[in-house]
Amino acid sequence: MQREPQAFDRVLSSMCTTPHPVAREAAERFLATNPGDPGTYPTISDLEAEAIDLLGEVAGLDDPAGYVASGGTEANIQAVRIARERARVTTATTETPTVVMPESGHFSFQKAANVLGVDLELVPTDDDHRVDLEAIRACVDKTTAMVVGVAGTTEYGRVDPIPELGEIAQSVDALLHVDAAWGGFVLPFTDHAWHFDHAPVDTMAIDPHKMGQAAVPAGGLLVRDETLLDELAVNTPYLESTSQATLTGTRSGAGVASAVAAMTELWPDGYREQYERSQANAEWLAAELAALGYNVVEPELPLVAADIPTATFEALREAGWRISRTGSGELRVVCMPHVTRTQLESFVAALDALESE
Ligand code: 0PR
Repeated sequence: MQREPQAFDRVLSSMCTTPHPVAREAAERFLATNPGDPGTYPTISDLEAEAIDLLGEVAGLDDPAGYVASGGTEANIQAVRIARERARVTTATTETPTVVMPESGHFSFQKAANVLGVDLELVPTDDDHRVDLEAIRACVDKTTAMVVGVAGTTEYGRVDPIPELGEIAQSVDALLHVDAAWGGFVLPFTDHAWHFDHAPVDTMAIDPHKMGQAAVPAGGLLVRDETLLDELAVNTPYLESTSQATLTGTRSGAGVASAVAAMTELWPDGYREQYERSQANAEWLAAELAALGYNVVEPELPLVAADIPTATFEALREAGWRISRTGSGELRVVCMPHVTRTQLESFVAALDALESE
């Protein structure tokens, strides 16, 4: 029997979503192409250059460089790798390079630190889940290769003060990396200062396969200056192209083509409308949960966290709702494009019914 994928009608925990129809169609057409070999697959290689130009527009970068990665994890690992390589040359110290990051940073940086042999220093966040700048200042020194700011945190959808983090990074000659893997396609429609034009950002993760409505796998690594990619390049003797900066070798042309299709179709108006719909849903859900008497973390971006009893959480999972919890145990609902008001209404009704049992 043919197996079917998870239906999206009860998925409230994912940062992935149903791809836009044009993204799905483009992914299918380019399934058998490999942007890792531009000499053989020139069309997908051209499309990747287009993807980077479009990502640059979204992220306020005039002359962008970068590539379409497998996701935020790869983009973050590669950003740390750039910083480590650069620190080898620029810092006079032989001590292990460090990456300074808020504790709200994604666990992919743990992988990066492990693979790359750098020390990850976690800095506390404040009462509103944003990084504590004083703690960052106290943490950086001459061994700091990179400071990380998160623009749309995985657990609470918070945006760190990116311009201030940039100043601190510059004060110790470290790179500033912004993880906008999830937030990058909603932040352009908010007042947050998060991108290359707002702050001295060196590198950024921004994923078309999350809020960008592209098919998986389509992550984005953007760098302010093309020379930063040189830190990653290895020679590729038997390919027609001479070097490769990506972490993976063979890559999915499907992800690249779908990212271009989605961004061409949706940037900026389609993404703005989606942001407005998702944000309105998040605010509606937050108000409903507050009315039911739960403590709610205000949704600054389309992501709601609320303290609900563990037994209720588990009963909702039993009933088929795909929901997740923050590190401190709060319910977490991500208002992705596939999440509709009707779906949230039945979720709240299910929660209410359980609580009044
Ligand atoms: N940076 C941030 C801020 C993220 O939220 C994530 C993923 C990443 C980086 C890593 O991105 P990739 O997973 O593309 O490598 N955050 C989600 C999480 O860990 C990922 C996720 C996606 C989880 C879909 C579940 C799911 O169904 O929770």
